[in-house]
Amino acid sequence: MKLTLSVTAAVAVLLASAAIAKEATANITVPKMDCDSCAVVIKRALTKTAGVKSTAIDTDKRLVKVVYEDSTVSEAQLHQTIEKTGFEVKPPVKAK
Ligand SMILES: [Cu+2]
Repeated sequence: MKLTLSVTAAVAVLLASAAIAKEATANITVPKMDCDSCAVVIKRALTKTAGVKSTAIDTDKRLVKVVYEDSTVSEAQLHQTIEKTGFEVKPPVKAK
């Protein structure tokens, strides 16, 4: 009985720690990203950023979709990463 309880507790701890490192998705508008070469520059910068899991870019909608580990990197940092490549993001960087 006691053993069963401690196993249950261990599983609960594992589940809790998995929940802390959760994935988040940011949809970032980059108004001046109008062609594939802009997209490549932005995608490359994001891919090199720790915590970024995947990046999808829609140049028609001027939209960058980033899936990231929110315990490693914040959306504001992703905005800054894009801005460092020379593109403004919309809305501007917000402090979190
Ligand atoms: Cu371009």
